[in-house]
Amino acid sequence: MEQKIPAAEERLSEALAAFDFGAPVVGAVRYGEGHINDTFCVHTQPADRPCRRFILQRISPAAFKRPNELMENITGVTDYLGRQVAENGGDRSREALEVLRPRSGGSCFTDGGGFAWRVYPYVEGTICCQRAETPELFAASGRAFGRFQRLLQGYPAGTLHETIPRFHDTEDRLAKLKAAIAADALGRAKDCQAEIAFALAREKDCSAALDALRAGVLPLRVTHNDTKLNNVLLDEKTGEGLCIIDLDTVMPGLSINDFGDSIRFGANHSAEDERDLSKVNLDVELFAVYTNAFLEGAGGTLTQAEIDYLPWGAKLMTLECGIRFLTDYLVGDTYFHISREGQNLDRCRTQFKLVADMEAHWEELSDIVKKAGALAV
Ligand code: ADP
Ligand code: GN1
Ligand code: MG
Repeated sequence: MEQKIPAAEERLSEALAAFDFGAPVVGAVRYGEGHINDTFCVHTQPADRPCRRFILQRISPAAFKRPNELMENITGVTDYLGRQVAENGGDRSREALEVLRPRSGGSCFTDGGGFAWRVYPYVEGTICCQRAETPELFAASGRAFGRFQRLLQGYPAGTLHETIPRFHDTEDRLAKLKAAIAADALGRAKDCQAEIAFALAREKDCSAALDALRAGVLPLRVTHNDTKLNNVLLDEKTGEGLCIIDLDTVMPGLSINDFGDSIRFGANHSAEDERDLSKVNLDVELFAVYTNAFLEGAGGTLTQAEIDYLPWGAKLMTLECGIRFLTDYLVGDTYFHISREGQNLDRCRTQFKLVADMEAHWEELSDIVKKAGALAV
C-alpha cells in the first residue's frame, strides 16, 4: 500500500523559511497546471524595486524516489546550459533555469516529513501555453525543444541519474497496465473495457522504438522526456522559445520521444482531459509545423533513422501516455494529480482518440516527415 502523501500546504511555511529569497515574502500561491509536482509562486517585496517572484516546488514523492539525485542532474544540466547560453551571448538568467540553494546548503530542502523542496527564480516576461494558441507559438516551442537536444549533444550522459526507471519503456508501461487490470483494486476495470482492449490490441506497437534501439538503429541521447508545450517558457514580446523548464526527467532517451510528446500534447485543439471526444482531433497541419520547427532547432543533430521514426515517436508517446493515465485510474489516481473523479480515464480517452487519428493519417504523417527531413539534411 502506498503511503498517504500529506498536502504540500502543511509544510509550506517551513519550506519558505528554508530559503533566503533576498527580500520579505509576502505570499505564496498554488501555480501552473503541471500534473506532478506541487508548485507555488512566491511573491517577495524588495525595499527598492517591484515584486520579485520565485517558483517553489515540492518534488513529487510519488514520481521521484531520489530527489537528491534528481537535483544533481538539474544543477549539472542548468550549469551546462547556462554556460552555453552565455558563450552565445544570451541572457543566462532568462534562457536557462537557475537553482536557488536553501540556507542549509545542497540544492533542495528536506522538510520534517522527509519531502524535498526546491526553488527557481521566476523567469519574468514569459508566457506558458496550455495549448497551441497559434501555429507560430507551436513552432517556437518546437525550435526550442530541438535546440535543447542540440545543446545537450555533448553533455556527459553517463553522469545522469535515471530519475524514473524505465520512464519511456512502453513495453514496461503496458506490463504495468496488465498488472493493474489483473489486480483491479478499486473495481474500476468494468468502466473501461473499451480502453483496455484498445491498449492490449497494440502490444506489438509498444516494441517498435525499443526494438530499433536494441538493434542499434536509434541512438540514446540526452533528452528532456517531458516536452509538453507547458514545459517551455516563450518570450512574451517575441513569441520565441526562451527557457526549457521541468527538467526532472532529463535522462538518456530517444529523440523521437521528445518530438512525439510535443505532438501528443500540442498538435490538437482540445484539453488533455476533454470529455467530448468529437473535439479531440490530430491537427495534421500542426504536426507539419512542429516537425519543421523541431528539425530546424535540432540543426542537423538527428540521424536519418531518427527522422524516419518521428511518426512512431508521436504515436508511441500518445499511446504510452494513454496507458499511463489508464493505469493510474485503475490503481486509484496515485500518480497524476486530479481535480475531479474520472479525470485520468478522460485523459486516457483523449490520448487513444489521438492514437486512432495518427493511425488513420499514417501515410500523410510519414510524407510530412520525409519532406521536412529532406529540407533539414
Ligand atoms: P510539473 O512537473 O508539475 O509539470 P513544472 O516544473 O512544469 O512542474 O512547473 C509547473 C508550471 O509552473 C509550469 O508549467 C510553468 O507554468 C510554471 N513554472 C515552472 N518553473 C517556472 C519558472 N522558473 N518561471 C516561470 N514559470 C515557471
Ligand atoms: C506529466 O510534469 P508534467 O505535468 O509536465 C508527466 C509526463 C506526462 C504528462 C501528461 C514526470 O508531465 O510524463 O506525459 O504529465 N511527467 C512525469 O500530461 O511523469
Ligand atoms: Mg511541467
